[in-house]
Amino acid sequence: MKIALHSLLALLLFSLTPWATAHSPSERARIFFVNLQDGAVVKNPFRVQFGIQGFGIVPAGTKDQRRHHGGHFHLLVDVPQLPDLEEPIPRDARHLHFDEGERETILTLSPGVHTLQLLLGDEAHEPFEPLLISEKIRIVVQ
Ligand SMILES: [Cu+2]
Repeated sequence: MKIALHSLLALLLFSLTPWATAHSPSERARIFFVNLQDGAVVKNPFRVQFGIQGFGIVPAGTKDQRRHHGGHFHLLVDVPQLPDLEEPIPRDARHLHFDEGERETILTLSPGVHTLQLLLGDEAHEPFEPLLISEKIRIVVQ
């Protein structure tokens, strides 16, 4: 009985520990927009480039060790309130996933003011802890 309990504990620790540590970006890691600043004025269609420092990019669904050192970008378009950060990031017209590890996209948005924000997610599309999220920028589409 005692051995069984030990095995169970070891299994529990084994399954929890790597998840809690190796998966976490450093506090210095950051993501950002490379070519757009807050207040930028753009014409359709326009390119949005994603930047990352201190952490890597790997495709969604990566199963090997690389998943501990990287994630993939999500672009939040006109999202006033962040989704539940304990859940996978929604996948819809306002929450765009870059599953292949893309570092840029081309957008076409209605004329007017829009907000853009980047959020890095892990192999299961869940945000990291600590959170890797960019500044939210406001752009004007002409
Ligand atoms: Cu995703």
